[in-house]
Amino acid sequence: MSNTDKLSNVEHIKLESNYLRGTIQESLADELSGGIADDDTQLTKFHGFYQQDDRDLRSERKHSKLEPHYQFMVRMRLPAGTLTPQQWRACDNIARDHGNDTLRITTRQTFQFHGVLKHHLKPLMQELDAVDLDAKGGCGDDNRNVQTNTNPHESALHQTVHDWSKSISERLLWRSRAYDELWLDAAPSDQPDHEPLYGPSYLPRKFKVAIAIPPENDADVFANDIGLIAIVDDNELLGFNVAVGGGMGMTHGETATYPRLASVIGFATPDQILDTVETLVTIQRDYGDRENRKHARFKYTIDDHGLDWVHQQLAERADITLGEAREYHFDRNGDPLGWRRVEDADGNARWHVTLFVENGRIADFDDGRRLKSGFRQLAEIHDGEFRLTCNHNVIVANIPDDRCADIERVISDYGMDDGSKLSRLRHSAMSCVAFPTCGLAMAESERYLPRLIDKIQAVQEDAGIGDNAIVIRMTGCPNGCARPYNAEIGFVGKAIGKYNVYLGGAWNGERLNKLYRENIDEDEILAELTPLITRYASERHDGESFGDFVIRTGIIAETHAGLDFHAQTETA
Ligand code: SRM
Ligand code: SF4
Repeated sequence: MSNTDKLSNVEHIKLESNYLRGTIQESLADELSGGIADDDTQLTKFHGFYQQDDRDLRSERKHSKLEPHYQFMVRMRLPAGTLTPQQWRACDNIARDHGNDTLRITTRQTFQFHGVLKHHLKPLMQELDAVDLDAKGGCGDDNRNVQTNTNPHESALHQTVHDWSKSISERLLWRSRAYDELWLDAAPSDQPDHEPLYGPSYLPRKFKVAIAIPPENDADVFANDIGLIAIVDDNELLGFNVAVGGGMGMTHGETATYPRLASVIGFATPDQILDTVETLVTIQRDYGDRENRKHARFKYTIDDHGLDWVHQQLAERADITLGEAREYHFDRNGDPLGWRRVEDADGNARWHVTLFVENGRIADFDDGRRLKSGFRQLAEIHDGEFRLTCNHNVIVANIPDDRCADIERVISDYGMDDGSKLSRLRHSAMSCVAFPTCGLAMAESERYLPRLIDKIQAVQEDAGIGDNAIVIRMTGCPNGCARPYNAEIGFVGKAIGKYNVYLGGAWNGERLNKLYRENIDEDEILAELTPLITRYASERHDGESFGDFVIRTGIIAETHAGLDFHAQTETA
């Protein structure tokens, strides 16, 4: 535990914030600036938003001696990523009226609104509240959006697991009244505020929980601080294997930082699960590093103390003894696109269609893909629900037989892709946001990956495997927002136009990749990948994925433990 003198600056800001109020009210009222006070920028994350500036305009504005073009990104809390059509329409309106008229699905299954100006923040929050949505804990040193498997074809079980993700999200939600007071005009209370779980300084760092139902790992459970793997027998949920200490973020050149896949430590029954999750959070609350934010994630606490210590803590704090982990098997971490028919217990047919949204950006594009209008239209005529996936896609779920033709017509009229239009390579790729909004981006990602995929697809076609899918993920910096370190090919930005290339992640998210080439541009990327893909096309075993191939043939060393991620190994 930390000595107060050495606490990081953010710890002091939290402690002195009166439970996340700080001077946010004053910052909002300040008409001289489009931004908010520096300390408040740390606190507003807990309320779901980040101060950003348009990086495309940064130097021009500086040159004109103007303050940066401040704007905000608001991230909703949406456990399990499910929206009603009414909620979709509200989000669509919010993006139009308060943001940049796009919706951005995130890799954690929720929406972000970009380009929100300061005076739009409060109306935005109120419009979310009007449809039972919020942004509480969207960001900040607290629990983030709880992700889960979105596959609706096992719907009874899916519903149960969905309910668990909501319960976990509720249990780990911060309780200060600051959100209601600042955004929803709740009257301040005479009673002092408090945080029963988190205390006045919340967690040392962000915290993430995900649930997956094998054989699908679309929630990428191992990239989370806590990953829960549903153990099912005859469609009945027996409980969850519990995995701890996953996380992707690292810093270039600092080997003390590394991505880590969560370690499975045991099995919890349904009646143990909430207490187990909460107790794990308290362990991190009390032992996470509050001096060095680069060493503050649960993964480092765990590597510093060991897994036996975690078991000991669970027993001491809450008398929890986990059972032996049960067997499970994951097939993939991507989304199967297209239509599926499911019969419910009464024999009624329902349909679900998964639509591809390239890098999660829902907009009306010049090339004929009118996704924003198309989804809006779907939200007008559909009375089931929408499920955002952890891979940036959308499932239009629970469509009765007699509505399929109408939905299909919208998909076609608005140039949407149900998996039948674009290549499998593109469908399996994912990028983070990066420029122009992300303040940490070192290279392009969302705006660039589609063009790189065109070129890699051409290489695949030349090699005679145009129909092949490889999990490719790109981020504009090493923070890992599109989970690049368990992709088969990961591109991680180093500088404008330059990327590190990582190879060897598993198709199902269960293995880390490893650095293959450093700081290379597009020509060099293609020069490196072309012979590898050509060789893969001719030498791969039946059904062998690219990630498995590069390991089997010794091109890259197999890596599972985060502590081995930076280990240098001789490769071909
Ligand atoms: Fe992330 C920070 C976007 C998922 C690891 N992430 C950021 C910020 C807020 C930049 C900042 O701090 O100023 C980015 C805002 C960009 C923008 O303009 O919108 C950002 N992260 C995203 C999203 C939108 C990427 C996307 O393409 O969808 C994802 C939002 C998820 C959500 O709904 O909550 C997103 N971020 C992730 C993930 C993936 C995941 O959670 O499954 C990771 C890796 C897993 C993990 O947490 O380790 C991730 N983001 C980070 C980190 C590195 C954390 C670390 O431990 O080092 C940062 C930087 C930080 O926290 O200091 C970061
Ligand atoms: Fe920004 Fe880096 Fe996250 Fe991409 S990976 S959104 S560049 S913080």
